[in-house]
Amino acid sequence: GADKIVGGETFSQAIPLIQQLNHEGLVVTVDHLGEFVDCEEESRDRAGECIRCIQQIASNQLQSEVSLKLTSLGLDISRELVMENMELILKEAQKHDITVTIDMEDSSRCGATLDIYQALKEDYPNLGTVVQSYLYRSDEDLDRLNDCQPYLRLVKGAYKESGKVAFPEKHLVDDNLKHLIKKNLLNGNYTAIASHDDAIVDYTKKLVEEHNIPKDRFEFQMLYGMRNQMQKDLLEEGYKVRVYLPYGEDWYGYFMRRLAERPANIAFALKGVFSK
Ligand code: FMN
Repeated sequence: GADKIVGGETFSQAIPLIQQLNHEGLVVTVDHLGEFVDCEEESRDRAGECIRCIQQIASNQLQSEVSLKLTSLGLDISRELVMENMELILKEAQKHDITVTIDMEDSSRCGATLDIYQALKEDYPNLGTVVQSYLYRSDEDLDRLNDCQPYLRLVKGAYKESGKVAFPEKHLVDDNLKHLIKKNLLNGNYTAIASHDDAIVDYTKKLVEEHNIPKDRFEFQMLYGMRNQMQKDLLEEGYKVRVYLPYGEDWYGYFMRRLAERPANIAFALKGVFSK
């Protein structure tokens, strides 16, 4: 059932799994599912949940970061609210030296998300965000973000976007992801390469070798349960690999988004659900 696709309904339920993944050499980022919160009280509840999650990561000495979505913390309500919620979360994270990454949502929220990222990054260095290679704007975003020495997760992008803002052709999205990976690494910024695509992983391996970029300057990220053999191989080759582990009751939206992405994804995801 649903509990296999995600880490569990509550963070406590996900702890043994995270311990097991850490034991295998994988580091983790957990994401409490749920987005598009449209009431203030609910956004404050979400922030409280994030804070408890950070406290449990610390008290259980888990090797895990936290990923979150600004829409679940009030982005669509007011900037003040989302800043207030984020500052509470980031203060707790800073106390325990835990990194928080702001997931990137659809293109209509990209500008606001990056503005908030830059504003918070000054006071909270352990803060990352995501840049999506399907957006035309991303190359310039990388230039603009470079001043704050960003911790960036680079991805292709998961939302349905129009040709006005995003490359319609897959090969252009792939080429742009390679371009962004190279640019961010050569800018000297820590980079998470989040892709299950062999071509992207191979490109990164060649690039870092060619430019002598040490293995502690980047990491590979994949969804929990996908490309398990590739994860193992990368670990054996000495690379850092982080798995993205969703938990929470709102797994349905998560599942449907994966389904919308590409058939191969769902094939992997289904394997993770049914064949273990
Ligand atoms: N897509 C987004 O639009 N925003 C995100 O914040 C985001 N985070 C991701 C984190 C991880 C660890 C992974 C593996 C993917 C993430 N994605 C995100 C999804 C990618 O954009 C992409 O849709 C998916 O990985 C399929 O492409 P692939 O063949 O390169 O793996």
